[in-house]
Amino acid sequence: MMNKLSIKQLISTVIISASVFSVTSFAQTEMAQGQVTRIDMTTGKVTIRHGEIKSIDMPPMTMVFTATPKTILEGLKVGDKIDFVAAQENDVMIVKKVVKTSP
Ligand SMILES: [Cu+2]
Repeated sequence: MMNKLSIKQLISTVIISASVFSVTSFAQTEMAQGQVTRIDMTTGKVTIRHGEIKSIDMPPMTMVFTATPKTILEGLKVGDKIDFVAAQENDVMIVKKVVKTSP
């Protein structure tokens, strides 16, 4: 049977593991900055002029991303400045989160 001390140790171990995990997931979902230059709601493709994306080791450029899901493009328009999360999925560059930073 566990005494109070070992329960306390177990809880601190869980807390430490949880914070290490959240630091890792933060690194993987690092937001990149960009500006929307084209949107196709039908195909879910969005062209973004983006700055450096450290999470996927990409220099600044203008390129097409596939929005996953494409509903994240709702409310966006050409010219909007955004923070976004990019990822590579089966050789396709996807954007999985978009936050508008200017109207
Ligand atoms: Cu790029």
